[in-house]
Amino acid sequence: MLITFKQAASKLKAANKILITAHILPDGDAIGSTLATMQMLRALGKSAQVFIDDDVRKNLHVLPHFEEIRRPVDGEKFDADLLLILDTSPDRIGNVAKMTDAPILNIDHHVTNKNDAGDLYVEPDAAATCEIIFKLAGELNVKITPEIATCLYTGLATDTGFFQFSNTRAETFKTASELVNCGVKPNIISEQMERRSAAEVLSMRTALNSLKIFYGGKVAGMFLDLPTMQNCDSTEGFIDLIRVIDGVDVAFMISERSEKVCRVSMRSKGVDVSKVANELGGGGHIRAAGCTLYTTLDDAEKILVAAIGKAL
Ligand SMILES: [Mn+2]
Repeated sequence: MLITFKQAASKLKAANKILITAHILPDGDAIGSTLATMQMLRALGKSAQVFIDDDVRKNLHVLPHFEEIRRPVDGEKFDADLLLILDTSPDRIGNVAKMTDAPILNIDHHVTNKNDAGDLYVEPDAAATCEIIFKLAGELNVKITPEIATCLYTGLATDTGFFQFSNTRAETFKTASELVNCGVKPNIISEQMERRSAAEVLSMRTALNSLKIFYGGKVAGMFLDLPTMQNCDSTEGFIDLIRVIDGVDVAFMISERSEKVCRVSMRSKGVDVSKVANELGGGGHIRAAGCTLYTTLDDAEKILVAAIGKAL
C-alpha cells in the first residue's frame, strides 16, 4: 500500500527492533542508505541491524559501520518488529526475505517499484534513496553525525554519477551542501569510490574490445563473458565508457554471471529504458535500468537489442 512520507516516519518511530536491508548487487545508495538509517535508528535508542544477501564492492567497505553489515546464513531468523527495505522492492533482497515475518516498510526512489507486499513510500523524483533518508533524519529529529553524513553523501553521489545524471535536482545539491556542513569530505569520498584494481581496468579493456554499435549508431553495447567476469570484482562505471559516444541514445552492457544468467544494465539519454527493463522482468529509472536474462550471452544480446529497437 502506498503511504506518505509522514506515515513512513511514524512507522519507524513506532518500531523498536528493525531489520534493515537493500537489494542484491548492492551499490553506493543501497549500502549508504542502510548504514545511515541503522545509525539514525540506534541514535533513537532502537535496535537496528543491516543484513545484505550479497558481496559488496570493495570501495564501499570504507563506509562507517560497514563491518557491522551481516549476510544471512542458511535458515537464519532475526527477531524484528519491522523489516525496512531500502532502494528496491521486496523481491530483490535475497534470503533476507526469509529472516522475519515482521511487517514491511519499503522506502525507495525507483519509479518501477509497484510493491504491494507492505507499506511503500516511493519518491521517484528523489535522486537517491539517501536523499529521502536525509529528509527522514530531519523528520525524526536525529542529529546527522559525520559518519551518517558520509554514508548519505556516498549514496547521493554514486546514484547521480557525482551530480552529473538527469536525476540531479536542486534539492540534491541542497542535501549535498548540508551533508558537507555535517562533516563530509567530498574529495575523500570521490577518491575512494573511483579506486579500481588493475584487474578491473584490464576487464574494462576487454569490455571496450567487445563494443558493438546497433541501429545506425543510436545504440551501443558491451559484452562480458563468464571468464572475464570471474576476474572482475565490479563492473561499476563500465557502461559510462560507451554512454558518451556521439549519437548514442541507449548504451547497454550484458555480463554473464553464471551459466545462462546474464545481467543487463542500460543507460539512456532519451528512451525510457525502465520500460524496456520492465518488459524483460527488471526495473529501474527512465534513464538507468536493468534486468536479468536467463539465457546465453548470444541470446541475451538478440533479446535485448530487439526490445531496445521497439522502444527507439
Ligand atoms: Mn538508488
